Amino acid sequence: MIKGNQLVPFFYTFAESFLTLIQILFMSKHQSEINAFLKKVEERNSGEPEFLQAVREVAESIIPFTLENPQYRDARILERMVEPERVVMFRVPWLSDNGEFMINRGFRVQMNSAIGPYKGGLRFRDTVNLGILKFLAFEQVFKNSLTSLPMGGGKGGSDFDPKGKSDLEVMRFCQSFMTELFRHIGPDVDIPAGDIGVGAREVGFLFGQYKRLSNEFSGVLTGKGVQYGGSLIRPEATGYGCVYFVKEMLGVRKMAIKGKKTVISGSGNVAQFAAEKIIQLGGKVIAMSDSDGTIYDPAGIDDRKLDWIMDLKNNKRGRLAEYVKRYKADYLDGVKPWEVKCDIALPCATQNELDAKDAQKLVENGCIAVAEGANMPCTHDAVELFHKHDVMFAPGKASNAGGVAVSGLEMSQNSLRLSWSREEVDLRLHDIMKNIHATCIRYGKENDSINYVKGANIGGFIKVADAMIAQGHV
Ligand code: NDP
Ligand code: 2IT
Repeated sequence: MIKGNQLVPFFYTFAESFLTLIQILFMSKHQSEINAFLKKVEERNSGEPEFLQAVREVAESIIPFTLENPQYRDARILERMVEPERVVMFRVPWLSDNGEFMINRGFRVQMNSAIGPYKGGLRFRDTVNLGILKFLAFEQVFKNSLTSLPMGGGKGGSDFDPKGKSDLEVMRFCQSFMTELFRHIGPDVDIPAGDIGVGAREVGFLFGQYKRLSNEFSGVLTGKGVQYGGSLIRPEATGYGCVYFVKEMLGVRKMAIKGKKTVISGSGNVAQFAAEKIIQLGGKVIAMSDSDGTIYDPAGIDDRKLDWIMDLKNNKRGRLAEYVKRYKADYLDGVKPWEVKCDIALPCATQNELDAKDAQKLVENGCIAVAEGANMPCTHDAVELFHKHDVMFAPGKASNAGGVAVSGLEMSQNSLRLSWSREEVDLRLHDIMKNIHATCIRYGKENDSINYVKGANIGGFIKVADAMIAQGHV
């Protein structure tokens, strides 16, 4: 005969199996809904792998959330968010120094204006196409929302590559590009900024042409020179912000940047200032790269060496390989920095530059944290590996939001017609990054770990989704 207390284990076994069954049913409902959604998006956007990758990564967090919050599902918010509000595509004719007729293609993707005017950078690189700009514009919507500033999302650019062009060629290109773009943007409509291949020089030429065509001096672009409306700390903001985010992430595990070996991909705007902040906080930057290869400097890239890199990249527009002629270091030709043993890895160059193989290497080498300074530099499989091995991982829409956040502060300063001090802007940037980190924890906490991907996606989604519902089916 079975006694009452002997029934207890049976009851628990039964309850556990029942719960597992419910979980499986719920999971499969999630998965089938995600698959059906992605299938439709794929059909409508074939040939745009980066866009589909970005949508998939968001859908995996947002669809389960909308199943629990049906107001978003009923209003078909995610279906609306994957359709840009408007896309402009145009011809950019310009003349080379030797009088050749050159033709490039220009784009602006105006993705979502639910919480503010379209805001996002311009990318000039030969590989630019509509799919890449749609992925960047889609990410921007969530990122801008996370900053808590009133900015919608957009992105633009051209398949023009400033590398190897003279200053005058770049100026003629920028003037031609803006001659068409100017009718689609404005300080309350759409406010572009920099991205790959678009820095202070390009923003200056673009601003000059906009001012000439519109006959007004306005805050239509951000990342401007400080002499004509730019914000202090804007050049530093993305890199600094990324490191502030890492500081918060490590803080959760009672760790600090001090003494940590860091490898950074890229040696452009984001990489340079990420390196500067790591050095300031006592970390050691041992590798940086450009699209040709990696420099490995075991003694550490200090302030003096970093100044040299900044001059090489920003003024001389040279190649990083030249570093080893000047300083004792190894040059790894055609190799990415992920081979180098480190504690912290900051991918700050471009999308999909860190794949599963690279992630495996980082895991084997004992890396503890990866934060994306670039947009979507880690592939889906790489991110899964980081999660599986408990490597802290920050997605770009959270960790690189400092750049656009200070762009938002530049817009505020332009509207107020005054300029804040370095300290004031840096303090605000620091606060914004802390708040984004807190948002990620709020929506991404899972048992005893934090899923920053989920946290950033849901945290960015809610504000935009609520605004879209409030504004009706537009
Ligand atoms: P820059 O043009 O200043 O620098 C880009 C760097 O990345 C360069 O070192 C470049 O090398 C390298 N790079 C570019 N493309 C590739 C590639 N296909 N393979 C390997 N290396 C490559 O750009 P930013 O620093 O402004 O932007 C870097 C990343 O950060 C981008 O993903 C951008 O979207 C993102 N980002 C930028 C923000 C900003 O405020 N600027 C804000 C948020 C995100 P090379 O010199 O050989 O071309
Ligand atoms: O990807 C990005 O967030 C940027 N390139 C910065 C955009 C901006 O408007 O400052």
